[in-house]
Amino acid sequence: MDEQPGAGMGEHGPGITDPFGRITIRMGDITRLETDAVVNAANSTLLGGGGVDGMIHWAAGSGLLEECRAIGWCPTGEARITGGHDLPAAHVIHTVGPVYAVDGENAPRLLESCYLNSLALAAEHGLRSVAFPSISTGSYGYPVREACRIALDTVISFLERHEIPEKVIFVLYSCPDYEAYREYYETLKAGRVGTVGGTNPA
Ligand code: AR6
Repeated sequence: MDEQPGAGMGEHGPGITDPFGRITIRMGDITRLETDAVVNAANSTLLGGGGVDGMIHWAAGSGLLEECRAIGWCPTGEARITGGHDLPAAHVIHTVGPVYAVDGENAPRLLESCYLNSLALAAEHGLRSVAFPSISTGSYGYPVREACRIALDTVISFLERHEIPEKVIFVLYSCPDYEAYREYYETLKAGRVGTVGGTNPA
């Protein structure tokens, strides 16, 4: 997958480089990344849980739990930022994805909000590199092929309009998830057609 930020900017406006060149898709454990921020697929309590949330809290240590406790409740679709504590990443952006079976027809909009609000926080704090897991596609049951479309459409659309973050990394924990993201990324790159907000400008 592309590792280098895209060169050239003509079609995206001053200072904004090709969003496809700013996205990396890889397999791995997000707790090991030395990015400016890693995104956590949290629950509304922000007090930790299983999956990637449990791993982030375990790797970050008790300082993260204390900071999360002070923040309190985070509604579905919103995001909150903390320090990275013992993680290699400088910050954690906690976002609460929809529960596929419960949120029903609101699930796509809420998942889109998770990505948008996380990216907005990153931009607000000047964070240049942000790593996302596949939000909601574990315990929360969102089918990965549907979720990856929302993830990629939303991130690409944001990067088309913002210089920061410079780089977004999707970190997938299984081969099928990696393949789903990669396949949709390649389809978008070839056709430049999106599903969020209609057609992405070429
Ligand atoms: N690095 C990257 N991805 C990971 C990692 C990791 N270390 N560990 C798991 N994944 P989930 P959700 C993947 O269940 O569906 C928690 O209990 C995993 O394979 O972590 O949003 C929270 O407290 C899957 O593809 O998050 C909430 O209660 C993806 O991360 C609830 O689960 C998301 O799976 C949130 O559920």
